[in-house]
Amino acid sequence: MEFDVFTLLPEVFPPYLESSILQRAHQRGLIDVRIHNIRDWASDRHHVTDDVPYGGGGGMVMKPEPVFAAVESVLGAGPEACCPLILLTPQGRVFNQTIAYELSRQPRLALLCGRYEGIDERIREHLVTDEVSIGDYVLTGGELPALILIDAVSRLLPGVLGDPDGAFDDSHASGLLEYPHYTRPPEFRGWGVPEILLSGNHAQIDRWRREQSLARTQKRRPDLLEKAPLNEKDKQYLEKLN
Ligand code: 6GU
Repeated sequence: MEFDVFTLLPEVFPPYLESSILQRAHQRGLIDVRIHNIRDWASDRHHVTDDVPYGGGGGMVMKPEPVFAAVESVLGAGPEACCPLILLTPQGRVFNQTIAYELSRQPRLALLCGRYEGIDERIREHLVTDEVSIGDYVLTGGELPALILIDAVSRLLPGVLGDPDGAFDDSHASGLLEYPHYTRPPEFRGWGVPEILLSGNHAQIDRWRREQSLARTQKRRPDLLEKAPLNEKDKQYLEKLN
């Protein structure tokens, strides 16, 4: 999958992209993330990319010309022709695992990172095709959200995670939180591991894990239970908990 990222802070991307799983995914040819510095497309002598807002008020606004020039030179004129162009902004639809799956079906995605207090509305109206937020809090820019989106989408691509089951058991993949994990030693500082996990009975282990997921989700994120696909056995177990 190909990503084109448009940003005023290109230097923040490589350290994360060149670590661990995403680096391996790149080496295997599964993802290619290209970072484009919007400032390179500012045509004036000082490469200015922001300006004061019309109507006054505080803060600076990202100018339209360098952003349109950058995006059109990399994607071609008219983003529909190429791929979605997603603006990372706290005003976007809130990112979640369903959106990550949806985006992972695209062969190519372009991401525009907002900076300053805002971006000229004409960028939103005439260039961007989608707007995504990563939650209800405010960051200084869209760079961390872009990395989060790239990470969440990339790990869903076939071959990116080593495990063939990949992302199947993840928290949120089933609409529930994940069950608790244990590894060796069987006793640590006097704290044991649930007997069932040492039993080798896989049907019982699967049932235990499912129940742990259900109980945990009910306790911590009851909002998720309302939308999660539950079977009769799940519902009976939850009844019993109440
Ligand atoms: Cl996508 N951008 C910024 N600046 N702040 C955010 C955000 C995005 N998502 C949550 N907060």
